[in-house]
Amino acid sequence: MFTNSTSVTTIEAFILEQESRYPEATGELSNLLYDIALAAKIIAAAIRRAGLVNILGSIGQKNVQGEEQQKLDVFANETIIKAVDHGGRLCAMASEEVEGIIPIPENFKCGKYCLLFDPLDGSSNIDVNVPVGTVFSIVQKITRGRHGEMEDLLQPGRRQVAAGYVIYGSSTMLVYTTGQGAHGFTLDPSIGEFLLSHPNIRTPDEGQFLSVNDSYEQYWDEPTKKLMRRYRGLEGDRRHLTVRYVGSLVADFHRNLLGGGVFCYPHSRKSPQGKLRLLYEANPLAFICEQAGGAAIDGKTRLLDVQPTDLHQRTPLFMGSKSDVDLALQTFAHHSELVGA
Ligand code: FDP
Repeated sequence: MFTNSTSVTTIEAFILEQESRYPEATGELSNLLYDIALAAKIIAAAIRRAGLVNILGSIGQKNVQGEEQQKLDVFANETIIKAVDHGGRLCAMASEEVEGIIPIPENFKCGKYCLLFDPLDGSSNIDVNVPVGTVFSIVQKITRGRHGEMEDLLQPGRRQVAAGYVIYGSSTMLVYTTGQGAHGFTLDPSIGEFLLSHPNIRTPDEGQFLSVNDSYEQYWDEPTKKLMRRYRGLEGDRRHLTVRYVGSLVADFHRNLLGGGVFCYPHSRKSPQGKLRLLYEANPLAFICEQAGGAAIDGKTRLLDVQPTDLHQRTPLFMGSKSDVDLALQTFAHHSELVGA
């Protein structure tokens, strides 16, 4: 129904249409998603100006209007918090930028959802004009009190009720799921609206791309090295994958989601638990990946089944096209000595 040359669907209309399929829906989740989309537009506008920083004043200096320039990741963090904290939909938040729980201020109503997010992933790439992203995950509160507690935030990924990411690239795109497929929206900057551009994204069963930082090969265990040889067609009888690694998670994930491929950030002697964060990087992307027909594991276990124990815990990650992730599962199944497992 949504895309043909004569119809344009805004993200608001799409969210509303999805909500109408559930008569019991209160609209709270929809409103929360709008608020996140608004924050994404504000962050996108700031990122577009980032290249002008040398002209307009660098971080920590005053800009031409006499305002203090903020670091973009701090700005993104505050923008998201301000966009969502007062709507009465959330009871707690967690961010990559903040050590503990971010509470809802006392003067605002608390709701039934918790938001976990990475406000600006790959922010070191901004200086060199490489795409960066925002990643978010929403779970429902399980404790009884008014405010959300750590237990509410530490839920396995399969309990996510919604998740998404925004990629600030040559265009800004927001991709999200509420468990009814993964849908992508492109920001039309001339009207300031996210328009449905990629309904019901399906990732190919067999990928084209391998995304891994192989400068860490010296720290990998034998099964990981074997897996990479298999992906490259140096061992076994599979066709080889082509290597693409931006080093900006959302950019690597987004390319592989659309084109097919596997993103790997393995455990290693250097990073026994991998590098990426389970709750606000790996889980939301894993939810989207599964909704698009792909898979995500930590080496041995479906990622969405991992029980978190810490807000900022890291996880090894193998995520993308199903047959490529299956190969990782098979390769590691025969080895009990995974570093970090
Ligand atoms: P960054 O350190 O630049 O913020 O989550 C952090 C992240 O980037 C991901 O975006 C990226 O996929 C990964 O780290 C890159 O890590 P390596 O440099 O170790 O490959």
